[in-house]
Amino acid sequence: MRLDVVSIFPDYLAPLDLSLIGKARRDGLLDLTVHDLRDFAHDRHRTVDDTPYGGGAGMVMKPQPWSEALDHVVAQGSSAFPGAAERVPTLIVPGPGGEPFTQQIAKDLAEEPWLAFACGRYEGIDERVYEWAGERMPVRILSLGDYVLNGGEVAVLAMVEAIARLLPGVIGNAESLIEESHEDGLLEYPVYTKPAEWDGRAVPEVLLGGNHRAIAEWRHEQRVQRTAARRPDLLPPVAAAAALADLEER
Ligand code: 6GU
Repeated sequence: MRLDVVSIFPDYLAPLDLSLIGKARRDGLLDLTVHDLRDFAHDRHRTVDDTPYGGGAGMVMKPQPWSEALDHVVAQGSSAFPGAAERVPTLIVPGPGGEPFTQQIAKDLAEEPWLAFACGRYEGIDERVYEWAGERMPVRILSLGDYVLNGGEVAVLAMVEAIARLLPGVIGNAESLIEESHEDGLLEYPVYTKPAEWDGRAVPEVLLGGNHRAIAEWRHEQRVQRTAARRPDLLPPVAAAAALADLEER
């Protein structure tokens, strides 16, 4: 998979050299390039922002550096896909005003050969950039959740990690991808390791015996209760109410 990230803070993306993502890059599974938006601003101060028309707080990212940066990403990337000069990436613009980024979206994006991420800062990017980009490539505006970050960079770290770990070969143990929160709509069950007693706290008895059927049932029950307690929105209303009543009974 090819990934391009455009940001005014390329150093913010340095963690993409580390751990499993860094290894995937060195192994050739991920071809990731970070671009400095200021390289596409041509005045002496390499200006990328200006005051908003209509007034209001803060600054807005100018359209021209963005169009040049994205033209560069497309031109440079197209040559990496031999025989497909007309290829374009799917452009992802992280922002608190976007569609919620979910495991299903991560899976869909993991199927794509080429993604580009545009990291906004300040009060956002001039709206005409979205129109301009939308005439050239698919554009998705995605949010991590209902809170505000200073810019898209941290969101890109999260999204790239969520997407890249789904690519074949990035995670050694592919089974660990199956038993995971958000894979089947329930949160994960609690886990324990040795010692069997620590700080006066015992590991649940059922896990110490070899009754695999009983263990599976216990884990499922734990998942339902956890989901009801922490994320009732993930359960059908009747199931959530029943699991919570069950919890209160104990
Ligand atoms: Cl994707 N970007 C920014 N700037 N803030 C956010 C976000 C994204 N998701 C939640 N807050």
